[in-house]
Amino acid sequence: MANTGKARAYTNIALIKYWGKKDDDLILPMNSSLSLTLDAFYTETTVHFDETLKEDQFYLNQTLQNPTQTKKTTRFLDLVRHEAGITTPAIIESTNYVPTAAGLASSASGFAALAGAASLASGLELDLQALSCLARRGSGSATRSIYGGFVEWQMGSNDLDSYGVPIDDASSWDLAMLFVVVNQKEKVISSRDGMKQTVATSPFYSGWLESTAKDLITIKEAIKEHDFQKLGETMESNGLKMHATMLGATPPFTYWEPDSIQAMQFVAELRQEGIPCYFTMDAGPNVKVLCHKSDLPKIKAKFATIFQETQLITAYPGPGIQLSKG
Ligand code: 2P0
Repeated sequence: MANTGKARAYTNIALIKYWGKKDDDLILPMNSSLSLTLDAFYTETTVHFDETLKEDQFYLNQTLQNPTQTKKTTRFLDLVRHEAGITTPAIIESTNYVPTAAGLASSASGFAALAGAASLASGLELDLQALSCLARRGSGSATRSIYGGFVEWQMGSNDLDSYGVPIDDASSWDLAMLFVVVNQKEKVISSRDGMKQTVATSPFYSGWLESTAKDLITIKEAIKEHDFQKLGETMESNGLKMHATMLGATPPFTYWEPDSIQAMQFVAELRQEGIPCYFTMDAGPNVKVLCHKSDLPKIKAKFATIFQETQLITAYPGPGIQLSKG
């Protein structure tokens, strides 16, 4: 057994959203989704199995986490230990690399990196498809962070056939994403609880599932055709439909804040000025703007007239997971 494994995984932003599970334990989604892996935010994780330890020790950003904070990581490592036929505790050191203090740490890069480092350290020899399945057990969106560029998470129907599939590495596009950081605070409703509440109570949910299946087909065409307008329009409308399902939930909820709405309206204004750009939002108030790389300086300068420079973060398409044995 190698004992030590290291991994770096980048976060991803869904253009076609994952919102709802059909199996909470296996994290099987209700719909397939599609994302773009980005270079700006990533997690580096080292896992070292050590017989002399009594229990797992989890350091996040150089700080030892308490037992409650370590629980999710231990539960995930238990899956790996079970698979590898070991019971050894581990030291886990994980660092989130996020430009400025944007508070944009992501479970996607976190669990993808943990899956990669832990599987290497335990001696499991997983191919990328199996690694994607494993990452999924930590967090749904981590399924997609195994690969770079555009990635589809094919929903599948069981533990073995629900994984990410690379669609296009996005290197032949001049794409960029501008993050408009509206609020760095911890979200009030976790995405896990939010999607559960939506699936259980929103009358709009069936409409969401139906139209998302169509959006996925359309966006894959757009990627193939390098049709930026079609890509952006499909992404924007899919994101809005996801947020609409939450307004229909009981009790209703939203991740939008006044500044989120201002940013979204500003994107529409920029389009009217002839600058092609489109927005999407996730389970939080921040707004992500997809544009051509060549338009980014202009768009950023325009946003800087209404938001602070520190609220604006630039990202470009990023690579897949990087693994190394210790
Ligand atoms: C996505 N989100 O496709 C969607 C869009 C948020 C909104 O995946 O419960 O942290 O760990 O599977 O992956 C965020 O949810 O949820 C997410 P779990 P996850 O990116």
